[in-house]
Amino acid sequence: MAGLSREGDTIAAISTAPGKAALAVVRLSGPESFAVAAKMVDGALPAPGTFAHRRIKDVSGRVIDDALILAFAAPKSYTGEDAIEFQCHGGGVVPARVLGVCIANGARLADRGEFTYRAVMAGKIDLDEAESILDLINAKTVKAADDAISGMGGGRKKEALRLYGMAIDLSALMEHSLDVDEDELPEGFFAMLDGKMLDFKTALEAALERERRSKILRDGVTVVLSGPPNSGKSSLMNALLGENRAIVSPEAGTTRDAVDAWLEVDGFPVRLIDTAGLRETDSPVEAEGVRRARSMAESADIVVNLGAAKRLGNGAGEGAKTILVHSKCDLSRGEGLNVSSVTGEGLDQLRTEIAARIAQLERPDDSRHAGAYAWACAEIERDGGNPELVIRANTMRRIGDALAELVGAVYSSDMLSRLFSRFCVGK
Ligand SMILES: Nc1nc2c(ncn2[C@@H]2O[C@H](COP(=O)(O)OP(=O)(O)OP(=O)(O)O)[C@@H](O)[C@H]2O)c(=O)[nH]1
Ligand SMILES: [Mg+2]
Repeated sequence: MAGLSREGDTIAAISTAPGKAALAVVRLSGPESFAVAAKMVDGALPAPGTFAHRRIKDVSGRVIDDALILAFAAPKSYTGEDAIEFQCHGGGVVPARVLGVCIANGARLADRGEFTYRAVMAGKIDLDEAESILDLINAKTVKAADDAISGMGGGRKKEALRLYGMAIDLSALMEHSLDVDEDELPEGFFAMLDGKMLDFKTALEAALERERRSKILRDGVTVVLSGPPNSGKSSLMNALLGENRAIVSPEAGTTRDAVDAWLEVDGFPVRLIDTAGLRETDSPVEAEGVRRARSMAESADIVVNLGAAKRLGNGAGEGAKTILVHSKCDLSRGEGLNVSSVTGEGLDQLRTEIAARIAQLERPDDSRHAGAYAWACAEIERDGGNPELVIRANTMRRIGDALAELVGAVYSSDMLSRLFSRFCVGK
């Protein structure tokens, strides 16, 4: 990430993907953006907040493209700095040339994520939003993109704020009941407290579940097709993908290298991996394929096993993550989910079964949010029902602190104002 000494630099980068394309975007951001761009265009720069068509020149004055130029004056830009965007022609040459001229005129090549880093530093977006933008760009399915958009719209933050609100309400109630005599408390006070505590825990668990789903939507899931040679793994891969991805042949031992492709199941990105058929073999090449197949099945989230478990050995056939499939069910039927890559029978059930396994996947989530929620759930499980109200109040205060940190609130003043406004303590 950008070092502090480099933050005043004017940076440039191609913001669109490389390759043959009608258009590409080259961005400039930083105090010298206008000065750099002025040296590159034929005619005047557009006024801030507007755009104009201009010819782009290299340092020798030669015209290298005809581009649309968008000008943004600080703080009204993505980064909060002066910025210029060139919408130039795409392809392998023009964007690189435009970028080269930016650099030749005094800009520096941007680091990874540096535009967004600057947007965060300028307070244009917060860290949650920056994370969500990254998730949106990386989204492999529509569902994953929708999830990221909701994060950008502050969905995740709103949820954290709501939980924080619940925590300090609870905390305030407990502190209050510690401050007054028990007979001053309204009837049913403790039942009400228990009810609110339960609501809070339920909400925390729901938030944790959403974090887990988001994580899986971001990362995707690996599904390995495993089984003896000729059991129809490669055929099943092709049938699930709806395209001829892997080589299929009646010869046993066709697949050696693992073949993978992305597939969408219930909106989740699934990396489907076809592997070599498991068997003892004298061929060193095939043996290496078998070794890789086993290790992939081991590290997979879900294994689709096309052979009876007993035939596989090494535990590859068993376990909660395994879906047992009886392939080629157009020829004969058997144990497990009956599937035929020829007739298509059972394919939908297999997708449903994969989706069901995804719903149960344990996926350690290292996000700040998931960490805080999981910790809070554990705290409540330990002390939430403690008969000593002081201990419960303490626990709630610590949870409130942790959630405050998550939402960036200042706990003490927030806590106090809530407490006072709610109870009109004023005595
Ligand atoms: N009738 C029928 N034949 C199938 C089906 N699936 C695969 N086959 C045939 O079974 C043979 C082996 O299929 P593959 O998909 O190559 O099997 P594999 O498990 O990938 O085999 P290896 O790569 O050698 O481990 C081919 O001749 C396929 O046409 C099916 O559902 N029904
Ligand atoms: Mg194969």
